[in-house]
Amino acid sequence: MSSAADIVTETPLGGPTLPQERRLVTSIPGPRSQELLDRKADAVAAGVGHTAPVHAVAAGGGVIVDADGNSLIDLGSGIAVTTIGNAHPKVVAAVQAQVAQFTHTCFMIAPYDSYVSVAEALNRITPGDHAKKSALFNSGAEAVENAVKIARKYTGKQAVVAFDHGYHGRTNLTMALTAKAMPYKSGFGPFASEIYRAPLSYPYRDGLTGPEAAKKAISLIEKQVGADNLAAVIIEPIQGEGGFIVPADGYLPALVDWCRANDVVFIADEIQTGFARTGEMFASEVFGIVPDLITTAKGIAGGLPLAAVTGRAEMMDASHAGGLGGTYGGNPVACAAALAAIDVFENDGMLERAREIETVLKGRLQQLQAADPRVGDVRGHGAMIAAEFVDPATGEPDAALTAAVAKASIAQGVIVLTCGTYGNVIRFLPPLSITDDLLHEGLDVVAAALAAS
Ligand code: PLZ
Repeated sequence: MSSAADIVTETPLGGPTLPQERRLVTSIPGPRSQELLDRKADAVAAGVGHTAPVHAVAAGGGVIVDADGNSLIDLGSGIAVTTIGNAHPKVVAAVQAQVAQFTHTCFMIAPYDSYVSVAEALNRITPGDHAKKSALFNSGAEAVENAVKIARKYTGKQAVVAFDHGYHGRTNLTMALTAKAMPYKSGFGPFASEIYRAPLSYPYRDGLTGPEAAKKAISLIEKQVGADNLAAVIIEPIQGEGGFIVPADGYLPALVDWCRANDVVFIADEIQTGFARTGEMFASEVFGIVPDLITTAKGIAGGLPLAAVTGRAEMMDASHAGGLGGTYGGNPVACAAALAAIDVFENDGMLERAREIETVLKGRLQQLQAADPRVGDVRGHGAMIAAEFVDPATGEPDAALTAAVAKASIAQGVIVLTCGTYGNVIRFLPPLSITDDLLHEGLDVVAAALAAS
């Protein structure tokens, strides 16, 4: 058995030189992982959960290596963050150079180049050729909070519409925007006011066309909120935590058109869908829409914490100086990482790789669906694909089956994540650096877990 120390020495630059294999040398969790889990239980707040009971010591390509020497296939990318691969060499080099130069000045005290360069890059690569500006923050939730601030200041209106199954974060305003009570909201109220919820397009469950679903949402918004009161509509172009729900064709364009006609800011929350994940740089492009504001985070910086709001210059400039910011927003180390990551997204074939992964994932999952009626739906774009599990007799969501399949897969060395309002979706978010062989092996393990459940 190789020790953790061996593994780390083998990989001075981080992940990509790790052996790309599933290797189980103990049960999961092994003794060293168990030791850490015991310490976690004693030292870390109980509200902070974990999916895989492993003590990670290295990660890269398509694997996460634990302290016992197990190598697990990573089909989650730390929730769509390490899209270009963990510890990507270009990110590692950029971070090392920046961290030796300076770690922080506070951009609001003494500005620096990398923040401005990230803003320029985001203004260039986000959808639409209108004049754009950006502001940088630390987390997805913080970006969403700021997008709402900007929309309110620009329109002089207060109400915000979010959607069924939506997820936007865990801070107070973003909890209000998030749909699901457990585990995100229960007991944590009261929530921010002037937040309203509209019906989503969920083709597998609502049976509506995109225009029909949009009409339903717009009618509710007009009757229950009123365009005169409405600052913004915020929506994930493909919902993430809510179940990888892909709206029917025509739904998003109809919402955008209505917003334009009614002086309402359309905010696309691309925190999970952004940066090549869907086979386009941004999921808005999958649906041919141009958002007014777009929130990004996760994949933006190859694993370092960074988030952004990018949008129409006149909206982004609506705030008085000093109205937007934060001590750490656009930290120079995170910005250096983002510039390296964006270079990889643009120049190293990431969109093509995401589309190849879509072909493999959809092909395999559709085979499973054809053979097993418990797989009710297979959907998604690029390397953001999901299977929804149901009771074939009733079509009702089967959360117990979903949890059992995910748990058994992890025990066999394949990290998969679940999601969905009803907890009955397994989502596949592999790093684009995964090999086809590992991807197939991961799917073999999931298929075996399903057969045995
Ligand atoms: N908007 C669309 O997906 C984060 C959250 C996991 P933060 N999703 C993963 C969890 O259980 O906390 C997310 C998202 C969308 C906003 C966010 C929030 O991003 O960086 O976690 O604040």
